[in-house]
Amino acid sequence: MSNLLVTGGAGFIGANFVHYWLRQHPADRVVVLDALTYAGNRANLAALEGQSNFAFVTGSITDAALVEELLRRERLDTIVHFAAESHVDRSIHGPDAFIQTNIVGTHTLLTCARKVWMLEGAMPQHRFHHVSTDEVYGSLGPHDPAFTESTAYAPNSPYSASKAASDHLVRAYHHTYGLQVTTSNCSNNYGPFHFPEKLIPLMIVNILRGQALPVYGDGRNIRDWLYVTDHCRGIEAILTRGRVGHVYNIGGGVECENILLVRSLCRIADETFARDPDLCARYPQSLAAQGKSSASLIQYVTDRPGHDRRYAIDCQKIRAELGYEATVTLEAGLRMTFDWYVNNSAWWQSVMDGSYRSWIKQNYSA
Ligand code: NAD
Ligand code: TDX
Repeated sequence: MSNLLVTGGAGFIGANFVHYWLRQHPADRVVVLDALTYAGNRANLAALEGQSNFAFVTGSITDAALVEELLRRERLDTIVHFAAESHVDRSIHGPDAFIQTNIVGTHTLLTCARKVWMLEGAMPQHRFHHVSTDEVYGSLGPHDPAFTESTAYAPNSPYSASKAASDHLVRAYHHTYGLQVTTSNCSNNYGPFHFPEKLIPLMIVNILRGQALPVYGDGRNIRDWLYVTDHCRGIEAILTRGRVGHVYNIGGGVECENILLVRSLCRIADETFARDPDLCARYPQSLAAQGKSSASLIQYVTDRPGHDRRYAIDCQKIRAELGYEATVTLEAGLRMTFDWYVNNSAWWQSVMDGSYRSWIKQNYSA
C-alpha cells in the first residue's frame, strides 16, 4: 500500500493518472495538490470526490509549509510530480511563471521531501517521481536517431529550458543527498481532459465549431504521439519496477507530421458525422454536418518562434528493463479522443472561458 501525493493532478495528464492509478491500485490513497491555474480543473476528478482513498488540496507546490504539512499529516511516501506550466506558446509570451512553477516549485518539493522523509527520518523508503518532457533534448533533423536517455540536453524554448532545469535539480538531489528519485521524459500526450490550447484538442473543438484550423509554418514539424493512458502505464512501470536514480524515456513510437495529423482528424470527423446524423444536429456549425470537408478549415499561420522541427523517442530502455510498450495506435487514439470531445462538449465549453479567449486572440493575432 502506498500514499501518493500527485501534484498537478487536476491537469490533463495528472487527472488521467489519478483515475488510472486508483483503478489499478484501489488500496492506495491519492492526495492531489493542485493550484487550479487556468489549466487545472477540479471537475476532471469529480468522479472520485467522496472516495476514502482520494483527497484534493488546493495549493501551490511553491508553498513549502503546505507541502511539508501534507507529507507529515498524510504519511505520504510517494510524490508523482506533474504540476507545471506546460504550454510552449505561453512560455514564449510570458516565461516568468514557467521559472517560478517549473524550477522554483520543483525545488520546493525536493527540499520538502528531503526534509520530511530524510532529515526527520519519517520515510526511509520513499519515491520522488518527476514527470518531464522530450523537449529538453532539443530538436532532431530528419535523419537523426531518436532521443535516448543519454542524449545531450539542448532545450530551445523557455518552457523546455525550465523543464531541463527541474530535471537537473531532481538528478542533483539524488546524487548529493540520496533522495530516491526517478524521472520520465515523455513525448506529446493526447487524450481526454487535454486543454484546448494544445494541437489535438484545439483542432477537434474547432472542427466541431466550424472554425479555422491554424497550422504553424509549413505544417511539417514532427511529433511522437503518446496516448495518455499508455503514458500512465509507463509511469506505473517506473514506480513499481524502475531503478532509483534512473531516467526513462516514454514515447508512443508514432512519428507524424502536424499537417498529416490534422488531416487525419478531419477525416475522422467527416466519417463519424456521415455515420451519425444525430451529430449533425448537435454540431450544426461543423462543416462535416453540412456535408463539406472539414479539411477546408485548415489555415497555415505564422510559425511559432524557435519551433522545434522534430521529436522522436527511443523506448529501448523502458522496453528492455521494464517490459513496457505503448499499446494504442495513433488511429485508435485519435478516434477515442475525437469521440471524447464530441461527448463532452460541456467540459470544453466551460474551460474555454473569457481569459482563454483573450489568450487565443493574443496568440493568433499575428
Ligand atoms: P496541464 O497544463 O494540463 O496541467 C498542469 C497542472 O498543474 C494544472 O492542473 C495546474 O493547475 C497545475 N499547476 C500549475 N502550477 C501549479 C503550482 N504552482 N502548484 C500546483 N499545481 C500547479 O499539463 P499536462 O499536459 O497535464 O502536463 C503535466 C506534466 O507533464 C508537466 O510537467 C509537463 O511538463 C509534462 N509533459 C506533458 C506533455 C504533454 O504532451 N502534455 C508531454 C511531456 C511532458
Ligand atoms: O494551433 C496550433 N498549431 C500548430 O501547428 C498549435 C497549438 C500547435 N501547433 C503545432 C506546434 C507543434 O509542432 O503542433 C505541434 C504540437 O504543439 P503543442 O500541442 O503546443 O505541443 P508541443 O509544443 O509539441 O509541446 C507538447 O509536448 C511536449 C506539450 O505541450 C508539452 O507540455 C510537452 O512537454
